[in-house]
Amino acid sequence: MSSKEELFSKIRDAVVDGDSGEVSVLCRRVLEAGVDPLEAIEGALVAAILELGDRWVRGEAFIADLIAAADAMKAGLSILKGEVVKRGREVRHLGRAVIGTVEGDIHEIGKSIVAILWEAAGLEVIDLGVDVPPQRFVEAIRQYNPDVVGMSALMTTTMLKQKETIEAIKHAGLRDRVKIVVGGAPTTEEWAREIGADGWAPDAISAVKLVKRLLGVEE
Ligand code: B1M
Repeated sequence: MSSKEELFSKIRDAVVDGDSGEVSVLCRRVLEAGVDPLEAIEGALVAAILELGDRWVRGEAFIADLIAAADAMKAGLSILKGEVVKRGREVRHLGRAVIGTVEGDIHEIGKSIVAILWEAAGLEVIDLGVDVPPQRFVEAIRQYNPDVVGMSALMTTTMLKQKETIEAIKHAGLRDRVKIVVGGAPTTEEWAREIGADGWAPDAISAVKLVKRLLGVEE
């Protein structure tokens, strides 16, 4: 096994064990070794949480394990983030984005990865966090005047909140001021069209391409 694969395998184990300290140490090693931090996010951090999620579905892990693993993953993300942004940083300022996970939903990892990559692509990103009510998105549009609003939803129940939030934005008379992008595992392009979003992306890298297209920026 190459040292990169060994490192990724150790990170996966440490995430699954919920060992934030070890994940932090190993992620620093990723940076020292000059390994692509995005590759580490996908091949180690995300891979580990999905593996643990599968174990949980099979009844081989508990919610508490998932929570600890997600915290360990966040510790790793915070270390890798700076380098992802540095490597991806484009000279031009693309615009401003507000992003959040919709009300009733506390899944934050996918949303945070999209936020990091948007920042790396040159957007100023205001992250509203998780469990964000429709009215908070409306207030954030008034407060920050963003070009893009991003909404993440990880559950079939909470994806309905994306629709509700778009309706609240329309009701507030702000719909024409922003491009709205939705995403998250249960969502689809068809869903995005149905609820009147401007775009949908299946993953964080596509979310960058989408925003560039919506803002009329050439790749
Ligand atoms: Co939860 N959970 N969870 N969970 N959890 C899922 C989502 C689930 C699919 C697991 C399962 O049953 N197989 C299921 C939802 C079922 C459904 O509705 N269809 C589920 C459930 C049921 C629940 C609870 C209800 C469990 C319970 O309490 N009984 C509960 C809900 C709590 C709530 O939100 N109110 C719950 C809780 C949790 C934890 C807290 C333990 C933890 C989250 C911790 C945290 O985030 N801090 C957790 C986790 C970790 C998961 C799984 C295992 C992994 C999610 C994840 O982080 N994926 C998940 C199973 C799975 O997804 N296989 C599951 C990695 C991440 C990088 O991917 O978020 O999909 P993802 O993001 C991707 C793309 O979707 C896209 O780009 C990202 C990067 O490429 N994307 C966007 C995401 N947002 C985007 C926005 C965009 C564009 C693209 O534009 C704005």
